[in-house]
Amino acid sequence: HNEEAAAKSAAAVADTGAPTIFDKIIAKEIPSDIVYEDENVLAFREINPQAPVHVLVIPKLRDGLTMLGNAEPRHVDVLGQLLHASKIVAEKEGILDGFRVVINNGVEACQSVYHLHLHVLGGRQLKWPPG
Ligand code: IU
Repeated sequence: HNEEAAAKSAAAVADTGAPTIFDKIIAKEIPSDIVYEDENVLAFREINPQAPVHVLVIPKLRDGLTMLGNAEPRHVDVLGQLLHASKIVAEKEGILDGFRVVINNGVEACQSVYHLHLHVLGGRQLKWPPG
C-alpha cells in the first residue's frame, strides 16, 4: 500500500556501519534527557515519542551492534544489561505494570539509527499487533 511504503521509506535507512548521532548523545556533545545511565548503557527520552513514556536504551559501546541482527556471542552481556536497564527505566517511569520493549531491526522493521537501541514504551494502553 502506497502510504505505508512512503512512511517506511521515510523512516527506514540501510545499515552502512557509519557512526550515528547516538555517539554524540553518549559523548554529551548533543544534549538529551537522560533517564538512566550506568557504565555500559544510556537511556534517554525519544525525540518523537509514540507514548507518554518513550525512552531509548542504548549500549555506550556499539562494538558492531548496529542492529540486533549483528549480535554475536561477545554481545550477550550487554544485551542482558540493555534488557535489565529497560526494566529499571520502566520502574523509574512508573510503568512497571504495563510497558513494551521494542527493537526495530533493519529496513523492513523501519530501523532508522544503526546503533542498537531498545524502545521502552508505556503510560497508555498499548495496542497489539503493532503496525
Ligand atoms: P528506530 O528503531 O531506528 O526507528 O528508532 C530510532 C529512533 O531514534 C526514532 O524513533 C527517532 O525518533 C529517535 N531519535 C531520537 O530520539 N533522537 C535522535 O537524535 C535521533 C533519533 I537522529
